[in-house]
Amino acid sequence: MIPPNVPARGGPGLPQVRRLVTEIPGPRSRALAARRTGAVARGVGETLPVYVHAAGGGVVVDVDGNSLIDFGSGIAVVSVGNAADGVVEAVREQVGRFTHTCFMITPYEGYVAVCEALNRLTPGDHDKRSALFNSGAEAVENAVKIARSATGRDAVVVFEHAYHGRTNLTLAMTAKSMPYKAGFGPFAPEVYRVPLAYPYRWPTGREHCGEQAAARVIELVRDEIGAGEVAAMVIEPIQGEGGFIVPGRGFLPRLAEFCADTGILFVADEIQTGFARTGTMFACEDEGIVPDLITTAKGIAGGMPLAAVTGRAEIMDAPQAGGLGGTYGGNPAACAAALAAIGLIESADLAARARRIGELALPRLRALAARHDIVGDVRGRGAMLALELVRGGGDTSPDKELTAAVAAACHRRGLIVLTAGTWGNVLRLLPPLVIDEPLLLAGLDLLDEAFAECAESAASR
Ligand code: PLZ
Repeated sequence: MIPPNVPARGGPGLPQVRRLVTEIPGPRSRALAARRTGAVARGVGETLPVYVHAAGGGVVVDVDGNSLIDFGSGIAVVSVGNAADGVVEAVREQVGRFTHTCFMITPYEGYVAVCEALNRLTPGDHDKRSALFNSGAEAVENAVKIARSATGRDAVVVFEHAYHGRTNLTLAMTAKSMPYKAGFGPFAPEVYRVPLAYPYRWPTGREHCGEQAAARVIELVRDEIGAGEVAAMVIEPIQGEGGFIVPGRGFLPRLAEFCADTGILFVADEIQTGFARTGTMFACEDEGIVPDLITTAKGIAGGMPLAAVTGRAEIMDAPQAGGLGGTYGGNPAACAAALAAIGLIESADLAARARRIGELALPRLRALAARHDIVGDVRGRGAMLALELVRGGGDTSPDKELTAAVAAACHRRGLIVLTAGTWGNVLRLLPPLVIDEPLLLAGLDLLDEAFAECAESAASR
C-alpha cells in the first residue's frame, strides 16, 4: 500500500527539495523499526532509521512523506541517481525477457558487453579481460585468487585503515576491529598490513608523507615479508570506510613501480572510488597509475548488485577454466543496469559533475573548518569528500562522539550523511553525481547548522 503524502514512484522526477513533514524518523518509520527489531539480526547495522519509499536525483523520500537530501548515495552506489530512468528501463526490458540463466551454463550478451566496457574504461591500453561477481568483497576475493594463480605466490599486502569487505579473506584484509572483525576470527593467513601515507597524521608532516611512507612500506615488504613471497599489493587509491584518506602524493606511483620491479601485482580496489566518483573515471588515474588488476562494484550498476575484476589478459587468464564464477555473478538484470549506468556516466560526463561538486563543496568545507577548530582535516577529491573531527583547541585526538553528534544533527535536519574512519571520527559526503546544485548547497547549509549546534556543546565540555 502506498502511504499518503508520498509519490507513487521515484527517479529524477521527484521534487528536488528537502521537505520535513514529521520529526525524523517519523511514526511510520518508527513502527517499521519496531518490526525490524523483532525480525532482523542485531548484527546488521543501521545509520538512519527512516524507511525509504522512493528516491531519485539527490533526494530520498521516506514512508512518512519526508524528503531528505542524500549525501550518501547508499554508500557511493547510486552515482547516476536512484532509480535513474535509463537504468530502470534497461532492467525492466531485461527481466521481461529472462531473469537468469547462469552465465556459466547458457551465456548472454549483457555480461560480455559489461566486460568489454570495463576493459575499455579502466586505465591502460593493454589487452584486458574481466570477470563479474555480486559484491565488492567477492571481487576482492577473486582478485586475490587470480593474483595467486598468476604469480604462484601466497602473500597479500594491505594497508592500515583498509576496508576490503566482510567475508573471511576480505575481513583479514580489512583493518578495523570494531565492529567489523571483533569475534569473527580466525582470519585467512598470509595477509600483511603495512603503513599508509596518511598526510594529516604523518609524524613528520604532510610534505614528505608520500615518499617516506612508500620507503617504509618497501622496506617492510622487502626485508620482513619478502617481496618474492608476495602475490599482490591491494590498495584503495582513496580509502573509503577507513576515512577518505587521500594518500600523500607520490605514494601510489612509488609502490606501483616497486611492484612492477619485484613481480608483485598492484591491485587497485576502486569499489568505492570508481566510476567517476572522484572526478576521473577511476581514482588511480589522478597520479597516472595503471594497476595490474582493478576491482569495481558500487557505482557500476546504478544500485543493482554487480562487481568485477578487470586486468591484464595474461593475469586474468591464469586461473583454469571453471576456476572462477558463481551462480549469480553478472546476473542479466545487473548487467543491463550496468550498461545503462555506464552509458549515463559517459554521456552526461558525470566525472565533470563530480569535479564540480568538489569545486562547490570544498571551499564551503574549508570555511567550516576555519570557523570550528574541531575540524582537523578537510580532504577528498571530486564528490568523495570528508571532514576529520578532533577534540580541538590544539588537541588532534579523534572525536568519535562529536562526529556521531554532528551526523545525528544532520539527520534530524533531513540531511543523510555517513561517518567513517578507524576511530569513527570522519564525516563523509558522497552525494549522487547528478545532484542539483541548489540541493547540494542546501545540504551544505544544513551541515553548517549542524556544526554550529554541536560545536557549542563541544566547546562547553
Ligand atoms: N572495497 C573499497 O568500500 C564496501 C561497506 C559497508 P561490498 N564499502 C561499504 C559495510 O559496512 O559493509 C567496499 C569498499 C571497498 C570493498 C568493499 C566491499 O564491498 O559490496 O560491501 O562487499
